[in-house]
Amino acid sequence: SRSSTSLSHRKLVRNGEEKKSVIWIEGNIASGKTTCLEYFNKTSGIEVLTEPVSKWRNVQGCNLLGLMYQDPSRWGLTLQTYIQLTMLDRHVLPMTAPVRMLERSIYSAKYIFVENLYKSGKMPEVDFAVLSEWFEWIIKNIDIPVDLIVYLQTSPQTCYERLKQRCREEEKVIPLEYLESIHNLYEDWLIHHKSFEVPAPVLVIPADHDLKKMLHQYEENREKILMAHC
Ligand code: DGT
Repeated sequence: SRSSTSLSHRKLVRNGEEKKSVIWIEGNIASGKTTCLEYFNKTSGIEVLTEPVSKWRNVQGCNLLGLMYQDPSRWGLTLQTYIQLTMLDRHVLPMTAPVRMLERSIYSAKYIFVENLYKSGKMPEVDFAVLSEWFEWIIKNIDIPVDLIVYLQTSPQTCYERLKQRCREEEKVIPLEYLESIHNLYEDWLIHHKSFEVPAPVLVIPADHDLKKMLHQYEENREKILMAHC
C-alpha cells in the first residue's frame, strides 16, 4: 500500500544531502493524535516520537499526571516543569530519519496547558512566572526545529466522548469545561493567531470524523505533510 512506501522521491538540497523536516501533531486531549502518528509510523523514513506520558505517570514511582488532575494547584508547577524537561529532551534528540513527527511540543505544553492552569486560577502567579522565564530562556537559546504544525481540529464534545470511552484512570475527573478551555486556547493560538507566536505554518485537519474518514484524510494530505520543508 502507499502507506508503506519509502520517501525515495524526497527533494535533495544543494550539497546532495536530504533536507530533514520536523512536523508537530497538535490537538486537544483525545483528538486522535495517536491514530495519526500510527498511520504515518507505517512509512519508512519517518520517525515518530510520542508524548512522554509514561514518564509523567512514573517519576520515581510517583504518578505526577494523576496528582496534577487530583490537585492542580499543588502539583501544576511540578508536572509542567517535568513536562518542559521531557519535551525539550525530545526536541533535541538527533534525528535518525529524514522526517520526524512529534506528538505535541514544548510550545503547546506552555501556550496551552500552563496557560490554562494559570488562567483558571489553579497556578499561582509566581509559579507561572518561573515557568515562563524557563520557557523563554529555552526557546531563545536552544534550537527547536519545526517545519509544519498539523492541527487536528475537533469539537470539545467529540473529545469528551472519546475520553469517556477510553477510560484512562487519571482522566476520569476531566469535565467537558476543561476540554473547552484547551480547545479555545488551541484555536486562539493556531487558528486566530490571537495569543502567541506560531513557529511554523499550520495545516488544519478536521478531526471529528470516524476512523475510516480520518485515515482517508491522512492519505489525502500525505504528500503535503511529508514535503513540509519544500
Ligand atoms: P490522542 O491520541 O489525541 O487521544 O492523545 P492522548 O490523549 O493520548 O494524549 P494527550 O496528549 O492528549 O494527553 C495525554 C495526557 O496528558 C492527557 O491527560 C493530557 C495530559 N497532558 C499532556 N500534555 C500536558 C501538559 O503540558 N500539561 C498538562 N497539565 N497535561 C498535559
